[in-house]
Amino acid sequence: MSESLCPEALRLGPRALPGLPSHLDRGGQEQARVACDPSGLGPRLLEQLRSTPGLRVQPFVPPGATTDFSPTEVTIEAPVDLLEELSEPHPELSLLLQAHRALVSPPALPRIMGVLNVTPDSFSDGGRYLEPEKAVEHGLKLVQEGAHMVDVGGESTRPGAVAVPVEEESRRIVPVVTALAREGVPVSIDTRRSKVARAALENGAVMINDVSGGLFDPEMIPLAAASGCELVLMHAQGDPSTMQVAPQYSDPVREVASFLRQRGHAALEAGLEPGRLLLDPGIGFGKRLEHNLALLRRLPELRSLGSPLLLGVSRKSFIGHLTGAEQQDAWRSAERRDRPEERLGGTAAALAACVAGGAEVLRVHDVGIMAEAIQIAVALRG
Ligand code: HH2
Repeated sequence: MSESLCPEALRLGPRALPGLPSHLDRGGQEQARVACDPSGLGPRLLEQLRSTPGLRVQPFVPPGATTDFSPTEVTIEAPVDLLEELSEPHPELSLLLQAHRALVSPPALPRIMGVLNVTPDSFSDGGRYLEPEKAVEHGLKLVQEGAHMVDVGGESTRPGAVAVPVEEESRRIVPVVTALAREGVPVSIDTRRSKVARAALENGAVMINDVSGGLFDPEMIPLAAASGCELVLMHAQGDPSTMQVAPQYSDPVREVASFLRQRGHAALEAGLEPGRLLLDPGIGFGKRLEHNLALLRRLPELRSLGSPLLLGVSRKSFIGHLTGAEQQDAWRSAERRDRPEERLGGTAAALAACVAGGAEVLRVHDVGIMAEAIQIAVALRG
């Protein structure tokens, strides 16, 4: 069991917070700053920490919180050496250290996941690749343009989307997965259903991308664990048909982190190898603009989960909200305003934020141009 997803970590919910650029204090000591649920430490240890010289315990208030926010978490700030020393008698504290180490460890070079929707109704490319030949041609083009893998989906999960029968979803994806896998393309299957995932794996897919975090179909996680494929578990509040009606969070980053930790724990318990797990905060899935922005701004906190982060910002409506519908610039003609495929500049900027925040897989529609944006963001990250 990976330590960051163990049962004690579920209770404590540690999220390391980015601090000084080098995480060194003025005396040159490495500092850790970690938000966590104090009930995971217990009152006696908390009291002891409060009176330990060199260690600070404060209420955790998320950036941008309103004045009526009442903190239930604490931030623990201490030199790493001191936390190491204290971890010997109090192993719970090693989870804080582990969250810190995950935050400061350099992320891998991002992999690009090209989007291929074999659906009539996906929000930005619906109906374009319904014929298998067209879909395969586009999948190969995505790879030529720089995609490391292609994510094939046979059911739209856009807000308000209606579920597709499982047979229809399988019928759409199987010929496309088969042909792409035969060409040597690493294929991911974007589905919430184990039957569809199984059909895809049998025909050469190597990754399952489940936007329900494995909750929609209880067979999904066991299937992934048994097959040895990579598994993406994503956070969504509600399901696609209703998720954008009235999403509510007290702190979206804390809640998304806690969900992903629980789902990741379930996957490891089922036997999935830790190295095959990816986690995704689910931009746009049951989230308002402010929730999406908080997740992107505070992405490093999610790195504490210890698994690579996958982000899907491409062409999403939060970009349109910021640049499109409300934007009345004269140069933007009425029909250019807020069309998903016009959200290129916004997508590139959001991808740069994902890379800076440590994302390791980026799910994009416009692979060629976004590969360039990602290269620049990677170079700037250093
Ligand atoms: N977003 C979409 C679909 N699948 N998977 C992950 N892991 N993360 C995401 O953010 C994500 C996803 C929605 O985009 P798209 O596939 O283009 O649209 P639709 O669901 O309408 O087919």
